[in-house]
Amino acid sequence: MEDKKEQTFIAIKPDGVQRGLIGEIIKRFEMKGFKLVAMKMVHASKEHLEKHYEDLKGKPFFPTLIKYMSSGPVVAMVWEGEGVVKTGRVMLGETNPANSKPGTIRGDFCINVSKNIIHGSDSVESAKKEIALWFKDEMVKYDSCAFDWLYQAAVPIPTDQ
Ligand code: IDP
Ligand code: MG
Repeated sequence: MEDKKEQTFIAIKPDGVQRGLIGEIIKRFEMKGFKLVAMKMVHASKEHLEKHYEDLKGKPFFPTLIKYMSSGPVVAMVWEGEGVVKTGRVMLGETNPANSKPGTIRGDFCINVSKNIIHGSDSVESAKKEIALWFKDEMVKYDSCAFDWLYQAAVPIPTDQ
């Protein structure tokens, strides 16, 4: 069975914040039906970002990436819902905005791979690691009133029609 409590780490990068796209990005995840369970604005240190991107340490663009990500505040969030890691990546688009379809966040709002406005975890495993790195005891527990309307048949389907 699918995990309705699956979580992903989403971050609006410094260019997304500066370009006034916070509301638009949050709106897309909200309207899809995913549940926001943590959010904060943070100007992350280089050391923190080096940990976040440790898998990319050997890449030629690594120093530029760390400089970009530490150039201003980001909006860090945790979103929850069935298949949120994979669906979140689909909603983001490809790493390179030039390859991202219209209708995706990167496809609609940015042009260049070095300024691609948003981060999203690429697997359930990396989501767990990233959430632990960015949020300590800051996760909020609450029930969403939309849960049954998203996941269950709220009204039984009549059999006599
Ligand atoms: P992802 O963000 O789609 O998961 P990754 O390959 O994990 O893509 O790369 C992390 C980030 O590094 C990208 O979102 C982008 O900001 C930056 N990046 C990736 N490839 C390049 C590149 O070729 N030039 C400059 N920046 C890059
Ligand atoms: Mg990645």
